[in-house]
Amino acid sequence: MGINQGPEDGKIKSGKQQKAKPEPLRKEKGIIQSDYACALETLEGNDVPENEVRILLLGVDGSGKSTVRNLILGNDTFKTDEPSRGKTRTSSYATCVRNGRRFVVVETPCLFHTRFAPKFIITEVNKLIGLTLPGPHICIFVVPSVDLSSEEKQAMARMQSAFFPGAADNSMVALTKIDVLSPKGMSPEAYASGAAVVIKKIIEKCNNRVVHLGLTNGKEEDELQTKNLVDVIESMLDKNSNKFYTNEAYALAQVNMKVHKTQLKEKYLRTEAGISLLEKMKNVEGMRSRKKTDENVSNATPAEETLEKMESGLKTLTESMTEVVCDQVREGVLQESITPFELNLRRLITSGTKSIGSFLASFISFGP
Ligand SMILES: Nc1nc2c(ncn2[C@@H]2O[C@H](COP(=O)(O)OP(=O)(O)OP(=O)(O)O)[C@@H](O)[C@H]2O)c(=O)[nH]1
Ligand SMILES: [Mg+2]
Repeated sequence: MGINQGPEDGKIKSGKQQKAKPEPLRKEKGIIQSDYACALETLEGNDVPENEVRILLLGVDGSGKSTVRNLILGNDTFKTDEPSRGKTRTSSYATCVRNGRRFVVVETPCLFHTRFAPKFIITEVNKLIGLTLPGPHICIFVVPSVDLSSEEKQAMARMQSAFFPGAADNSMVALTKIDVLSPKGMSPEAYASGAAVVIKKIIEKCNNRVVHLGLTNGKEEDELQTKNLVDVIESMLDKNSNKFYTNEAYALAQVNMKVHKTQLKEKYLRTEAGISLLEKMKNVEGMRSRKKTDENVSNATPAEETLEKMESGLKTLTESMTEVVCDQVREGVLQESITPFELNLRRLITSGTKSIGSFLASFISFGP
């Protein structure tokens, strides 16, 4: 015993602490370690890509959430051959680029159905917040134009009490399956005016912003539907000056996420794309300081033009880093390796010491 004691054995640990040698500065393509620290500091504010549009889909089982998601993404849309209900078991996200903007569409399961235990709801709330950080630009309440069961109505009521007030400007209703109304000789408007109180309340709280969707007679009509939906989304973005919905839960999650984001950025900066970002940063910085010291450089000099060009190139590289980091966070959130709340949510709710607790409690106790 004790013969083959290596460096892992207890003697070294319990003995006098060895002074850690400073790590030698590593060089990567002319970049030294301190450059990474400087870059991270500079990149600190770049937490979300400027052109990102986050859309949150909420609705009961089988209401048409995936269909709406596909419409936004421009995927093949109405496949009715296989009836689905409750297929979406956990939150997910998908992305597409539309008119130069990156749409991130987050689909959730019927979060507030009475069949789900609070533990499941907590996990899913954690996920939906993590996937839409720092807050969704648009919340779409997907409402099918069919009769809802009492449990579904209850779930809708819980959804609207958890997301209002505060989300009205960022919310809309997608009234789906309107094709089932025409055989009954009913218009979507007539359906809405005779709908359950909870649906009317949701429509009202979305400032009566409703888009009608249903099976169509062909591609042309399908495209028109998509266009209508995307137009409403874009006009909301314009009207809100691209402001997204946020609340205390999001704010707390955003703070907790900082450490993950910094780690992911650091990792990114060591990739090929990251190294070229660092090089660009150094070049731009060098050019800026040369310009500062050379008072004779007028605004119209070629140097000025080059700096402008370089700055725009740097912006593109930074945006793409931010995009990658945000998606890595989302992947982590989905796999539950990253949680937006470091504190145990349940403890936070029951402690009631912070106002955030009461917000989150609305997800669990379901509010009024
Ligand atoms: N008739 C008709 N059927 C539709 C329409 N939209 C969706 N469906 C069908 O309704 C079912 C549910 O649609 P989904 O888009 O999967 O709904 P979901 O809310 O994502 O459902 P889950 O994720 O399973 O809860 C599918 O069988 C669809 O084909 C529509 O406008 N009209
Ligand atoms: Mg679905």
